[in-house]
Amino acid sequence: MIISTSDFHLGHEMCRIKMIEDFLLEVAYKAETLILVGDVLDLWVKNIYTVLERNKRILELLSELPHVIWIKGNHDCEMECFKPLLKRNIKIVREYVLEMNKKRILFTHGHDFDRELQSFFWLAKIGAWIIDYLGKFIRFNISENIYGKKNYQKILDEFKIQVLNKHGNDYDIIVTGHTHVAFDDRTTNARLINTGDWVESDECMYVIFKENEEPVIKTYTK
Ligand SMILES: [Mn+2]
Repeated sequence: MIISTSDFHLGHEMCRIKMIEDFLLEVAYKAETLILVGDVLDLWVKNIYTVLERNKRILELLSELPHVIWIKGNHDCEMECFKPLLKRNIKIVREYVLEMNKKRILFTHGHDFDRELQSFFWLAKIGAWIIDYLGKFIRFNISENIYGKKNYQKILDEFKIQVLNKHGNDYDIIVTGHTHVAFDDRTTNARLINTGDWVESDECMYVIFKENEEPVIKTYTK
């Protein structure tokens, strides 16, 4: 069994640390491979030493799993210095391809398909610092509050089009992170899966891949 989720954002004030710890202990430990689809750390808002210090337990739990594929997200930037500290069970990659049940499955974080981020990079960075600061006091849905629900839906649709343009003909299933909004879109030529995040979403989700079964998306609740 393979389990995949994304966007822990360890280090962010709004990161659900306890939920992630429990998820790793209760669910992820059963997987032969755990695939983290990017933004495991949030190095936009905190430096690597603060992130490591605050999340020792989670990083320990990850190092105890049999096999972890860590796909680099845009918030995992500058984590190369942290690579030597990782146990050998953890592999850091840009993208990952899995063949299962005669299907080709691509795992990629997805920031390359985010046009807003490409156009307003510094604004996004400054915004992230402000949101992280506010996150000390309140938890809120970042994307919907910044863009409005309708506009964010347009951005999501555009994101999906970009993903399909690049990879739609080469893969049967494409798993991304980055949007912080979960979706399971089967209307297109490739099935698009996204499990949202462990920061701003009300529900934390993951996807299970098993031999001879369709992938299933699950919600983790306490
Ligand atoms: Mn993210």
